[in-house]
Amino acid sequence: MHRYEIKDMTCSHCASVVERAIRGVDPAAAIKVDLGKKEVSIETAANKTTISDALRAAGYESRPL
Ligand SMILES: [Cu+2]
Repeated sequence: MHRYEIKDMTCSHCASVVERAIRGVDPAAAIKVDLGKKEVSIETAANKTTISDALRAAGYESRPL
């Protein structure tokens, strides 16, 4: 499982953009967003670079936890 902090993820719209970006690289990913903590947990076969690149392309910087 990967966990990331995404500081700019502040509302449910951000969360949906983040989820869409992750599903763009792994449609089978299991994604849990915690808006309060600004964290996302992902069960995915994709590697961390792929995920963080997809998040950056969607406008969100992520920090692995
Ligand atoms: Cu937002």
